[in-house]
Amino acid sequence: MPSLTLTEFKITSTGGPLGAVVTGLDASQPVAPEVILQLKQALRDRHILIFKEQKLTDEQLLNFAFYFGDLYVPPDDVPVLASQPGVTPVVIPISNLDGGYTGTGELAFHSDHHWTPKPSSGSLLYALEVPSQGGDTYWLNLNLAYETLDEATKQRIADLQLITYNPFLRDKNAPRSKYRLDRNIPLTSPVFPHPLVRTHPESGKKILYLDYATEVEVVGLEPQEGAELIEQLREHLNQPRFYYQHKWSVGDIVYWDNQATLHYRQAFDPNERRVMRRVSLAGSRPF
Ligand SMILES: O=C(O)CCC(=O)C(=O)O
Ligand SMILES: [Fe+2]
Repeated sequence: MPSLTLTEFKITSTGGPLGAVVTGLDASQPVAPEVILQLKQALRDRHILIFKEQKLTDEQLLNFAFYFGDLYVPPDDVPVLASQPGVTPVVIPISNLDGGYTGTGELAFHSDHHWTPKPSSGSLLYALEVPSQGGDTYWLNLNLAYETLDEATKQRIADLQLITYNPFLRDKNAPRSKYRLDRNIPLTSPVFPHPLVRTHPESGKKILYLDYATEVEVVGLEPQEGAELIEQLREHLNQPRFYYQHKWSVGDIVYWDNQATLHYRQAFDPNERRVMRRVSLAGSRPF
């Protein structure tokens, strides 16, 4: 007999520009087909899903993630977060403890693995320990960012290709740059241009496929012209009306669509502990 204390499965919009909260679902257990389909539909509509009160092992987290796609595996010559020669861990510790990644600093708005030939379709981040303050993560709706551009800008950028340079290959001593202005600096990495305006592979929505701070270059534009365009677009996308701010609770899993959103993380006190586990899912070539 089903327990009366079991809460009902529910998907509720955050009411903000993106995001839906999922309650009454235990991600450590097999999930019913109709529920998976509702989750996929909700992800398409709301771009991120916030699952509350979860408790799972790495294996259970992976099994849950695989309902939505295959594991993201980077090409051997394209390093990503946590890459080690030849292998990238399957479940990545996002944590400020020894052996973890991303430290305690602020992380600028980005999409995971943007600079690779087939960027990740989505990532799941599961919170095991959270700081008492700071360390919130924000997700930004890149379809809304696109739709709110003026018509002239939409036309101007319609067919442009953008190179996003791999931040894990940049010279750590070189000054940080948000645009590649000097073409004489030799490239240290293979580059993969993607459409600046991409079409979401499931919803068909138009996406402004640009992050906030990684070094980029618009193919075919003079450096100065490209840099000005990108600065204007980045200024436009970085608006609170496009984002949802998430204050983490232990047991939250956030599953976000890397094809439709950017994410940003606030810094937090290095004396506090923040321990999370991340799984990234494979994606397809952007079009
Ligand atoms: O720590 C966070 O909230 C996000 C870190 C991040 O960018 C990621 O896990 O992809
Ligand atoms: Fe990330």
